[in-house]
Amino acid sequence: MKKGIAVLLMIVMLVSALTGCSGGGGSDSSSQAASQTQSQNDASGDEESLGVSEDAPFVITTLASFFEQEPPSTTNNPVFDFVQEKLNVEIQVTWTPNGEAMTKFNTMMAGDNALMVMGGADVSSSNYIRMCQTGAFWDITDIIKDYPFITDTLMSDVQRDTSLTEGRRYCIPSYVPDARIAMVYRVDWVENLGIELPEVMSAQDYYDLAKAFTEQDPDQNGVDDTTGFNYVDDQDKEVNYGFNTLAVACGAPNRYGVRDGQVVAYFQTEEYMNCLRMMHDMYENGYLNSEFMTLGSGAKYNPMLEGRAGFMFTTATNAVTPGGKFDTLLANDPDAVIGYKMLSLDPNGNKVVNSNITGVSGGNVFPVSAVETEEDLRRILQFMVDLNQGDCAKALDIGIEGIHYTTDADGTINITDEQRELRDADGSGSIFANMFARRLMADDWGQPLSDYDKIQQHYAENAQYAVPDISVGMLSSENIQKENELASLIYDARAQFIMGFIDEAAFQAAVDTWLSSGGQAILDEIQENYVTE
Ligand SMILES: [Ca+2]
Repeated sequence: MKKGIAVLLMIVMLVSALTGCSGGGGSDSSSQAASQTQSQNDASGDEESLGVSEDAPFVITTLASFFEQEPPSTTNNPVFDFVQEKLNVEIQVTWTPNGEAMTKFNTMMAGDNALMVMGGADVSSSNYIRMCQTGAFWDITDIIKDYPFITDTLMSDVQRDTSLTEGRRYCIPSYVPDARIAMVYRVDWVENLGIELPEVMSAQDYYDLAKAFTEQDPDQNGVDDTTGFNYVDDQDKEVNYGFNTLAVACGAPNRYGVRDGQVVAYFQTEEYMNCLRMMHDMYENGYLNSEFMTLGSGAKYNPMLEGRAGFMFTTATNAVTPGGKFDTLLANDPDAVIGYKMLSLDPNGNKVVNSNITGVSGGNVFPVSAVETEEDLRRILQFMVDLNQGDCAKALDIGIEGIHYTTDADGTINITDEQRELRDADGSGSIFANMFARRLMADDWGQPLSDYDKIQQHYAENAQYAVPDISVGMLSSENIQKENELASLIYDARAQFIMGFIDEAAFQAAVDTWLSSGGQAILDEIQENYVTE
């Protein structure tokens, strides 16, 4: 707590110290900014124009990605306009679909077309590491210390460390919550069976639920046609959600952990074997779906969407209805109710949640070819701070008063359906979703919280219980490659064990092969880089 207060004081002091250059103070600078936008536009492209007055908007060029069919509009976008005027900046965006962001990033960097703030950095790629080593980006390790708000509020605990390259910071990682995997389940089935689910689920609780959902006709149609656990094993990707959640509930590490001071892979631990035995038991009894090996990413929700299965482990926000992943189920079965539980209880009585962070998922870097001076770099960093505080934070969270919401005399924020739709339609809600460093969730401005907002709050509350994969950020790209090559040794053995094709001795033999084929070198590298407090 003390540390939190100290940090807050530092932020307050920093903000007051920098108010002068942030341009965030009052309507004077705003109106000046508006009147000078034209002259700045005329001068843009003339890199020699050094005589720009302090009040001219500061131009920030950026590569940003979008998630929808089309990028958000930058014209007649009230939030985009508000932020630029308020902070006296002119933001020039180059858009890329989210799935192509890393490719676009590399193409633009290679083609000498860098922008001042580049999104889509893939910090674990050898290409990115080489760019860092050759000085393509600003090394902000020391400068960022003057902006604690960025490191404390705009980054997760896990990503703060894992986004470094060779111990130096070039990247401000996109905020991905440390904890977001939940058991998403049929609440109506639980009610049909009169089950009282604990708030925090032990491995045994998951097992008992899978059993009940299989054996007790939870859909009450008199037919034996349900499976409790919709397990998905698409070769170590979704496993990270389902198997690892159960493994962590059994007390195992999340992929890698420390036992007696030694870094181990989780499949070397007794807790992992307990989980594997439980999975085999569930398979034998039909408590988990037999087709788990062939449920590809497109089909993984089908057993639940078709009303055949009772729970699965997936991102908690998928449980939002309507709008999440289960709308088809509700269309087929209007009585279906979807809920979620995020926390598990391990054998030592600790609340845990499997963190599915396997690396840094994009982020902002600042190419030296586009950001010419430290002063400009600092203006960009200060802009990121200002964007996430005060009136700008409010605009990003709920839009513009009178357009997207109204405020009652008692401070209550009212948002009509039309206003909510307008905020989507005019791009105000999504314009800054993935452009610059952001807070994880909206602040409380007195607005009504959507179901999605409430789940985001749970992400933040439960981050303290996240069990991270300690190898994240600890492996060289060569060993990451090696790890991928060796992965099939373990996931084949795991699947075969679950299905009863091999015994424990054969599983141990696969582990030994993994160790001798390069796995031990992976453990050694994590051991070397893993710094304990
Ligand atoms: Ca049934």
